Amino acid sequence: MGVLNVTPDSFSDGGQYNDTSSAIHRAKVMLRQGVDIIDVGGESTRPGSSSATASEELERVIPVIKGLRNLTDKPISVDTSKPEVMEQSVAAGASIINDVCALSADGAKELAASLGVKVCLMHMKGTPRNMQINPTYGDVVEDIKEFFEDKIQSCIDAGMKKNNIILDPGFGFGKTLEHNLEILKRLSEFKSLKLPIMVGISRKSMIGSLLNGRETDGRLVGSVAAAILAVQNGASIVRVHDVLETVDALSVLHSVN
Ligand code: 8Y4
Repeated sequence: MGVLNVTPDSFSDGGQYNDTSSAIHRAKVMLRQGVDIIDVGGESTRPGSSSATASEELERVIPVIKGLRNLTDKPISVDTSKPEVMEQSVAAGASIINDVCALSADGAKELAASLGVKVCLMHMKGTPRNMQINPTYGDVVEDIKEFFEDKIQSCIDAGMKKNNIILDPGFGFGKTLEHNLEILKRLSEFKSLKLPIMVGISRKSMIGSLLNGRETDGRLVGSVAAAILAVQNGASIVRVHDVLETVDALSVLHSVN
């Protein structure tokens, strides 16, 4: 899955792709590089960030989703937590909802059920504003598994099909470096839930920390290494900024497996 940020404060691309045509251009590059899914996001979900309004998000993502739909048959996912944005994005051609709040907004589960699309349920402890303030767990993997079990049940109760659910442990969302490493090491334990596992590690501070505080532009090799580890440990989808490099690395991995 390739990250397509359509936010004016985009952290990793310096706001270079914050209009529709540059976002489409960026998507064309990712398609040439072998991306399987394009994740379109109009709200910054980084620690401490403020949120966009629904109309701001719609203004950013809808033209991009419509443009992509005319360009490719590859699945388009929308990175949002707002039901209004989910609904209009699916109408515009998105077939996956990637919600870092795991459909916790009012009516989101019922809406996703009625839309009949796939949903990525991501674990987050706390909110984007407070999640990195001293997060604690009993056993981080067991706690996240319990969160998934509860969420899966409430989604099924709201009318969703179990096989439309994708699970994501949410690297960096209310986790210390030690928690993130433990999750990566034990990722295969989530396979017992019998649903596809997705991860987003690309360029995150976890990689920076492991590389002595390296800035985002120097995290490529570390991010690709983490992607390989995640897939080897059971991930079916990796959300990445660097498509060509990740596809190459995973091609080598898959040649051996
Ligand atoms: C540098 C680059 C530093 C990126 C931080 C970041 C995930 C996600 C995000 C994830 C799923 C991010 C929307 C945070 N992370 N969706 N979204 N899983 N499913 N930070 O891990 O990329 S945004």
